[in-house]
Amino acid sequence: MTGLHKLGYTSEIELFIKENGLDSFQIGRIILEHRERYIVSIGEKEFDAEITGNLRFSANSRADFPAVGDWVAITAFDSEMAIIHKVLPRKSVLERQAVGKQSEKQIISTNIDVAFIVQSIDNNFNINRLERYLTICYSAGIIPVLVVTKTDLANPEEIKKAVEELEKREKKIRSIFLSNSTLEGFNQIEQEIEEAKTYCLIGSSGVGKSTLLNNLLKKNKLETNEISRSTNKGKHTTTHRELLVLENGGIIIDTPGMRELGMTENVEGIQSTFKEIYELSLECRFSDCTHTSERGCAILAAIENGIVDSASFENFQKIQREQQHFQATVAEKRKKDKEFGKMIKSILKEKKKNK
Ligand SMILES: Nc1nc2c(ncn2[C@@H]2O[C@H](COP(=O)(O)OP(=O)(O)O)[C@@H](O)[C@H]2O)c(=O)[nH]1
Ligand SMILES: [Mg+2]
Ligand SMILES: [Zn+2]
Repeated sequence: MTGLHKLGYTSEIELFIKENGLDSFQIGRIILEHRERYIVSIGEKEFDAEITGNLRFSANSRADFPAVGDWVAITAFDSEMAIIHKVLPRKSVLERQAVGKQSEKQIISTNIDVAFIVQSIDNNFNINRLERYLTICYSAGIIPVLVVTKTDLANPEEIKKAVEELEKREKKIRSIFLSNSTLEGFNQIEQEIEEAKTYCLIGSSGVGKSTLLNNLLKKNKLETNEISRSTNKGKHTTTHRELLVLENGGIIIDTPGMRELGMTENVEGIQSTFKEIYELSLECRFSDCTHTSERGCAILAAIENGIVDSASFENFQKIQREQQHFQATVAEKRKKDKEFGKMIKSILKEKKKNK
């Protein structure tokens, strides 16, 4: 395999380059991003890179900027520095609502095949949170796999309870329970990872993502902080996102811990995550059923009969409200921008008339 193929280079990207006359550029993959500075790998070597002014001006939003995982067309201007001319089409985009910005999206990483949703059994295992991660994965067309870490800190009872909860909430996803300390269960994740596919580790800070990656790399490349056992509080450990190639050929991206995971326009993701609830909602007697007290509500009946878990339904509604709020905010912003554009136009017209 050539250097680029080791980074996950596919025939689709190759075709795009040919069809769009980008042959004169070098192609690389973003492996690190820090304040609009990028490290681009071309396989054999890495460049410090910045984007062209053109790319900056044509960007409509943050989402048009390169992100970790992106394939980019670059030109090197010496042995270490390069300019990014173009971000190539993305196969998948893992994104959330930008923290503190109601109508903006923030890309977590791109061109991911499988996301490992990491939760630690001692204090982070939570199905509501899992459903949130599932929603953004399904929206992006990324396969989710749950990884529950720190099993060495839990007793068998606690692990059994977690498995039962997963079953009760009908989460039909693969789940791996493991310990980064004793390496119990670790071979399951090693077996999961295939050559030339891209994986990412997502989850709260302190759950063991970087430690897991260290174990996968079998060398201590990333920094992890010692956790204080008395408080159980993980310190923020990763400030950079990184894309790395494992010995078995798998490509893996570590992301910084996420405190909030705000919804964007994840309609399809919600429908997949809460498939049962969504399908039931189509059977309610009234098409505008709010599933609160209506007669003939299929969801209320299913909860009553113990077919649907009420906690899952509440989470479904919460996530759906957030998604609707995001869309309404985006629509509102567009309307304002449009009105502003009209106003400017009419002022210019007026000026012309008065000349
Ligand atoms: N006991 C135990 N500690 C772990 C395990 N995995 C990670 N840790 C510890 O949890 C802390 C946070 O881990 P880290 O990998 O930095 O978490 P990240 O923020 O998700 O990247 C570190 O002190 C790790 O040593 C595990 O499976 N068992
Ligand atoms: Mg980390
Ligand atoms: Zn209903």
